[in-house]
This record gives sequence, C-alpha cells and structure tokens, in this order.
Amino acid sequence: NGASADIHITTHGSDWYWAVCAVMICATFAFMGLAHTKPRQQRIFHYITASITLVASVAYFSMGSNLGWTPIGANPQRSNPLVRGMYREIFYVRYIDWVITTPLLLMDLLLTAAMPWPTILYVILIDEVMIITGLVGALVYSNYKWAYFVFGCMALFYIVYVLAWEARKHANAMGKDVGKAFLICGSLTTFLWMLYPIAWGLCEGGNVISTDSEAVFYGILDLLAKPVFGALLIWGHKGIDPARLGL
Ligand code: RET
Repeated sequence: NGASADIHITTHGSDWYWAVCAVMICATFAFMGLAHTKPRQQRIFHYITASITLVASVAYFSMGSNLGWTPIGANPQRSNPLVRGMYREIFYVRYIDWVITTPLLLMDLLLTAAMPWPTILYVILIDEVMIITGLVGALVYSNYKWAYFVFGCMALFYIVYVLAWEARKHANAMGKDVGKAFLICGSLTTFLWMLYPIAWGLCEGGNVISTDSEAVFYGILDLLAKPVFGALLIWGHKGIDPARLGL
C-alpha cells in the first residue's frame, strides 16, 4: 500500500475540509432559521438554498474523513516513468455533490428570473452533461479525458449564455428589485463557475497541483458558490414575494 499512501491529502487538507464542512452545516441551519421567519408559502428559496449547503456538508464530511475517493492513474503520456506510474486521489464524491447541487443553484437563479419550466429543465439537463463529463474525464486513464473536458466546457458556455443573456433580460422585466438580485447572484455564479474547469485542469485533469492545494482551490470556490451565494440570494429576495414570480 506504499504507493497509495503517498497520494492522500495530509492532515492539513483534511482539517481544511472539516472547516469547510462546519461552515456548510452552520449555513444550512442559518438558511433554515431564516425560512421560519417567513410564511410557509414564501420559503421556496430558503429550502433550495439550505438543501445546497446540506448536501455539501455531507460531501465535505466525506472528504474530511478522507473517504469518497478512488486512485486513478495520472500523467498517461509523460515520458518520465516515475511520474507516469503515479496515482492521484480522485474525490468522486465531489461530483455526487455537484450533480445534486448545481441544478439547485440553477433553480435558485432561473426561478428568480421567472424563466419558464421548459427552459429551466433544459438548462439543468445541460448542467448534468457538464458534471458527468467532468466525472468520466476524471476517472479515465487516457488523454481522452480532455475530450470529456471539452464537452463539459461547451455545456458550461451554454449555461453562461442563458444566465448572462436570456435570464438576465427576463429578470429585468420582472422589476428593478428582481433584476438587481439576479445581477448580483448571476454575475457571481458566472465568474465562479468559469474557475471550476481551471481547478479541474490542474487537479483531476493534469495532476499539476497537490491534493492539499486541490482542497484549498475547490474549497474556496465552494464556499463562495454555496454559502456566500446563498446569503446574497436570500438577502436579494427579502422584499420580493415569490408569488410575483409565479411561485
Ligand atoms: C468540470 C469539468 C468539465 C468541464 C467543466 C466543469 C465545470 C464544473 C462546474 C462546477 C460547479 C460546481 C459548483 C459546486 C457547488 O458549489 C465538471 C469541472 C466546465 C462549473 C458551483
């Protein structure tokens, strides 16, 4: 087991994952607490947002415990046999988190913009393509992983187009307050989501940075994309009755 002992996160990586887990749990309680300050009919965004941080808590609990990973051969084309023969610790549990939470994040945004259901479902399908291609690319020992990566990036471009263009116009038409809430949360999402493929390229894809650095990179992105995003979204909704959005 000597080879696989070398690929793990260290106690620093693990401590950091536990810290992120704690923030996700606190955020879940905070969002649920805020839900109970509203009448039952007006809690939809609280429920969606709390579900996101709840699922992330479980993913970070797993990674803090150094679970939910599998060793995958790295650097298939490198000429140096020492580097080529290496394994990398791939946390597939991230993708189980993302396959649940990214559609919920998109629902938060697209329901804010009062987009029609067919559009929401289609964007979510494209989002699943993005996450699953990222997972398959991460798990294969072959340079074809980069083909999966390209499919994933194309899916991301489509999502960014819908958010930055169609949904933004729709949100503005729903009123000034809705437009502002969407602009803040939509811009944050567009910016952050474009950093995930960069992290993937350095970690699962190219095996360029260590698994501890991976913990920090994805951890900061997830803290901004889930609890910080969620707080801004709920704050943006404080004067908006979901009934106005058809909810
Ligand atoms: C992958 C690799 C394939 C290409 C692309 C990716 C994008 C992932 C994104 C993930 C977002 C995750 C969030 C998690 C929760 O906070 C799958 C890394 C484009 C955008 C927001």
